[in-house]
Amino acid sequence: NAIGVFDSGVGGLTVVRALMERLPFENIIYFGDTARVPYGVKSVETISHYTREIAEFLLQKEVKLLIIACNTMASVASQVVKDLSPVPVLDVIDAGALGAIAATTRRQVGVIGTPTTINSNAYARAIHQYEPDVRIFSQACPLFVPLVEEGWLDHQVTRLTAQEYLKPVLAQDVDTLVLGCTHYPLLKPLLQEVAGPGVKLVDSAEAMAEETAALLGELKLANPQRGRPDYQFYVTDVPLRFQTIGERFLGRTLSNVHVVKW
Ligand code: DGN
Repeated sequence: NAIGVFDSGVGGLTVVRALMERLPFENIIYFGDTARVPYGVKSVETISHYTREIAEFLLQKEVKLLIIACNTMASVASQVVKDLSPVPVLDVIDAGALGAIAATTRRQVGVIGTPTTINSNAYARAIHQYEPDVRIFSQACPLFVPLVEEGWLDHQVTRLTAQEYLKPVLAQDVDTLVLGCTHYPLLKPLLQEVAGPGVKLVDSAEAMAEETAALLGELKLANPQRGRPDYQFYVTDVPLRFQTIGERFLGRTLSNVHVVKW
């Protein structure tokens, strides 16, 4: 059986990429709701409703594990998925929170994400659930998503934007910075440069791949076959530049794309 991964659009492909690298024998089914993205501006009721539909779609494909790869869905609707799923559910926020706790040395953690993710305070809640005395400084970075989709990964505009966004967080002397959005792993080199060598970046996609590997081992759910895995991608629309942007996130050719009409 495959691992089911879902996101509001193409961003979750950074999580798929990390899973492919960390777990090269696992089959993966990805669902990206490209027709209804962005979720970040929608109500909790609507996001919960969409999240339920996607989870049910993937469960029909008999996935062995569900991964909520979207920070926005994870921040407001992860309980919805946990309540309906007969298989284990992991989400990027929990993974990122655990990654931050493992990385921090002085318990001063910065979190960046979309406005919905930051406003939901989900990272702070997740981190404090494990370590109540970690100090958290968060910053919404709404311009990063379009800059990444534009492909400006090493561009002066992006560098200036990052300097501006990170200024207040860096002024708090954080030792760790959580990249709390599916798009941000692509900005890692630039963000590391802006944050400086003293700040550890936690890539929630990599943290998720680690957590998934640990869970598959623990539950003895790893694919016993050592062959070439099967990857299938379901989307609700094929928007302009989908292939180019998708491949940038995935880091390889994107094939087996199916369009689901709801
Ligand atoms: N996938 C979303 C996230 O991780 O927050 C970013 C894309 C969006 O919905 N704006």
